[in-house]
Amino acid sequence: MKRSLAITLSIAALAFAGCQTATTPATPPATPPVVATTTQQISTQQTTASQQTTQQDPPVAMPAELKTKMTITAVKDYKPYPVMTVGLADDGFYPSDIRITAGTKVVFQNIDENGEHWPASDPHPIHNGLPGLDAKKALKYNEFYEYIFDKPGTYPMHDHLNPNFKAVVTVTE
Ligand SMILES: [Cu+2]
Repeated sequence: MKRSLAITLSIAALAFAGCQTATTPATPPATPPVVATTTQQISTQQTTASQQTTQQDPPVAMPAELKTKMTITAVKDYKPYPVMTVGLADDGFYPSDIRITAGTKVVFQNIDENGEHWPASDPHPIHNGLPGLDAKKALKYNEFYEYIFDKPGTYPMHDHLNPNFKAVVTVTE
């Protein structure tokens, strides 16, 4: 769970970075001065190193350059995922026949003012049909639980507090 949370967070960070790049094309001027500063630091360090005639690694500059290249590659490869919202009401899931493509994030939101709901994978009560698909707690009104369905397949699920409330998520390529 911790790992998937970390992945989700990094995806969100990339999405944010992607949005910045897309919406504010005028900002790149902020980057070159930083690069220039880094280059100056490198040449300063190299000069110092050669004057000292000792073998020293440039420990500060190298990771920074690598980091920049990795970030650019990740942003270029990033594809935004579609999002679908599913309501948890006092009589079940809306919709209960959920059809999505792989990579879609589904937001399960409690739309029931008078009750709590808990979306989870079948089978009840162990929830291991699709490991990870489990809110792990009761959701109050307006609270939500998100899950990204990565792999094609058919995933039956239910409301853990009302196991007769059922839904099926069908994920295609
Ligand atoms: Cu259950």
